[in-house]
Formats: sequence, C-alpha cells, structure tokens
Amino acid sequence: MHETFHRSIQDAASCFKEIPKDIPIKIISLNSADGISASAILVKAFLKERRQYTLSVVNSLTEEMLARQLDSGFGAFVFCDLGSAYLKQISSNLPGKKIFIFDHQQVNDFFVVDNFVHINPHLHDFDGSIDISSAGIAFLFANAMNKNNVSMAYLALVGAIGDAQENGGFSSINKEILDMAIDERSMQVSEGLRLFGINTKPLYEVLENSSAPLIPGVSGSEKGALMLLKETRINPKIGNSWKKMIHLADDELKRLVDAILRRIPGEHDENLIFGNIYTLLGETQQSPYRDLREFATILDSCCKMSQPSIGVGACLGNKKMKASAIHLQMDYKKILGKNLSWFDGNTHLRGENYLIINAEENIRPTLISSFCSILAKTRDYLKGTIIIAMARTDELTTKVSARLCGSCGIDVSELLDAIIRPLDGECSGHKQVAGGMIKTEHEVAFIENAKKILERQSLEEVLC
Ligand SMILES: [Mn+2]
Repeated sequence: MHETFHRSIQDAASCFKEIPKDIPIKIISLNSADGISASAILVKAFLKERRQYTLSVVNSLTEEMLARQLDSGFGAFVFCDLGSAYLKQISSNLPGKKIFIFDHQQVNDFFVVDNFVHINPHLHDFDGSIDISSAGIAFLFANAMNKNNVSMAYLALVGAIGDAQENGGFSSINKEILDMAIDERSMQVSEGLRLFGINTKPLYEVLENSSAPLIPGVSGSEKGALMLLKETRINPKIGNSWKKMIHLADDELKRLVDAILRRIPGEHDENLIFGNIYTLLGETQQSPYRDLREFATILDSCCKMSQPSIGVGACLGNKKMKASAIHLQMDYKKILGKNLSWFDGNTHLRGENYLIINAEENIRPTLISSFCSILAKTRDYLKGTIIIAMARTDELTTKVSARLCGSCGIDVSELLDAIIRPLDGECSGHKQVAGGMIKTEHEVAFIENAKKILERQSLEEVLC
C-alpha cells in the first residue's frame, strides 16, 4: 500500500510536468486550515515552476460553480481538500480538462476517468482521517516535482494538525513527513505543556489565553487563571517577575496538569495538554507561528472569519499577512466570547437529553459550528446530550450544527438526517459532529421535528 501510494504521487508529478507551461491552472481548495496549507504549498511550487495559476477557496463544491469553470480559460484544475465525493460532477462539468484531486475524505465511488489524477490515501488502504491530510498530499506532490520543496514539510504538518490528525503524535505518512521536516532542520520536537505561548509568556497568561483546549472558568479570565494556580499551590511569581513554565518543578507541573484535566468535563486524556510540542525554528521566540499547533489555529481563524487569502499569505511568509492573520484570530476569539455571552443571557429550548439554540441573526452562520463545539466541550452537559444550534445566512437559509456530548452509542448525524430529510434540507457528518442546511421558512418545522425525534431517542435510551 505504501508503495502504490508513493507511486501515485510520482505519477501525478510526472503527469503535471507534461502540461505545457502556457496553460493556466486553477487551484480550487476547501476553506479549511488544511486546504489553506495545501494551497500555499501548491502556490509556492507553481511559482518555482513558472506556472500561471489562480487560487480560489470555497466553502463547498457546487454543480453551478463547476459548470462556470468550463469556459473560464483554465486547462487544468487542482482540487484540494475536496473533490473525492464529486468525481462524477467534476467529470461531467469539466470534460477534456486535466483534473488533479488531492483529497483525504472517504471515497464512496471508484469512478475512474482518463483525464483524472485522483490521489486519496483511502485508495491505498491508508486511513485518511489520521495518516495524511490534503496538505500532506500537496507537499509530497510538490516534493516529487522538485526536491527543494522539502523545505515546506512543516506546512504539511500544519494542515494535518488543522484536521486533528496529531493525537499525542503523528502516525504513518504524517510521521514520515515530520521526519523529513526534522531532517532538514526547520523544526524541532520537544515535550511539554501543550498550551500556546508556553515558553514565552507568564504561566497565568498562558492559562488565561488557552483556547485549545478551552479550560472552563480559566480561559478568558485572568482571575480564574490565578485562582487555578492558587488551588494547585503554585506561586504565580518568582521573585518580582511572573513565573513561566520553565520555572515549574516536576511535581508542580504534574499538579497543574491534573487540575486542568479536572476542569474539562469528560476529559481524562493527559495527551490533550501534555505531550509533543512542534517548534518552527525559523520563527522568533515571540512569534505565535513558532508553535505549529498555534499556526494551525491562526489559519483556522482566517477560515472562520471568511478571509482564507490572509491565511494563504501568512503561509507564504508575507509579513503583513502574518500580522493580519493574528489580528483575525483575536477578532475571532472576541466574537466567540460575545456569542457565549449572548447564549448565557437568553433562554433556550431544553429537553431531558437535548438543547436547541436558534441564534437567528445573533451568531454568524460561519461560526455556528465552532460555537456548538465549544458548548459541547466546555459546559457540563450530561453525557448523551445533543446540542443543536441554528444560525441564518443571507440567502434565506439556516445553517444547523449538531454535537453529541461525550461518546456513547448515539449517532448524531443519523439523528440530524432524520430531522432534516422531511424538510428537503441537506446534512452530513459523523457520530459526534453533524451539520446541515435548511430553508429559513422551515425553522419552526425543523424544531418541531427535532423535539419529536430527540424525545423518542431519549425514551429508547431509557427502555434499553
Ligand atoms: Mn482536510
């Protein structure tokens, strides 16, 4: 499997090199941290090859959009972080074009067309959810075209982290890419508290700023952060200055890790806050980009704030864009904070096993999914509680997001599908996380359906 995967990358690179240099190429990428990292890798590689390219970042692929591309003058298309689920649509809308698909979603359809170069780890028995991301594929492809592109290995890892593929360490192909990055000395791996700014900022400030994970009562609260240190018998100061992580004794560190884990509902995995730290050596000590995990969250903020081009610019090393991306991240955090205050200040529909929040225009539709995740992760809801949050778009549609608190036998995407299907809406997801779209005029019917189905679900649980 390993060999066939690497051969498919080599073949893709050779096939790409055969495209005449005067043919303009269009990169179409998903608006995600992984998609952005993948795009930045391709942009850099194409510049080196003196290729003409255009990049477009989208929230999803649609037939209309694909149809519009046919006469756009582009001779080749590279789809990043999407495409594997749209093989037929791409093929029927772009006949005669050279198509490259770099995706790692499940492939349901083994549709093969001559003009397609389809790279997906699932086609080679790898697990696309943890073994490699689209940025990893884009990187291996770029590296197969020109060995100097090995310097971008770290960007492949930023993409993988953005897709939650680093669970206490990298595995499989991601691990090989990490080794390449270490070999060419752009990165270093060490062990420590996995909180942002850990080497540079005072401990209390690191705790206060923690957003991944969010520590209930501590994240966003200076008082809460100082209280946590007091509780764990750690003096926040050393002499006249603030204590940093390097000043902690082993037993203090252990107490702090335990205390943080106790604060996060349902979380007992030490890996969440203690483990590998990936340092980008080319960045200054003060730079948030120095920590690869923080780099990925900055890109994620650019996506959520609907400004992916700033994220791409930051990946390309543009100083202005790097600074703008940090500002976007701050704005994003502020907005999420406001959304949580709105939530706390209003009443919502609560059942025994569910919570339904109709935010209407109070929360941006692009942020509703993050908002829903934060509620599920930081509020102490009973295991098995289903949270559904809704927010309106400008197009008379309402975006719906659903989360399951804690893992149990329930499949939240099946439930959301059952609620949405009679309303002609669309939805996708998996056991813990699902999302969908309905017409705004169907909101009332959606809530009624949801109540009915979730109440039945709760009854079934009691019965069995
Ligand atoms: Mn991805």
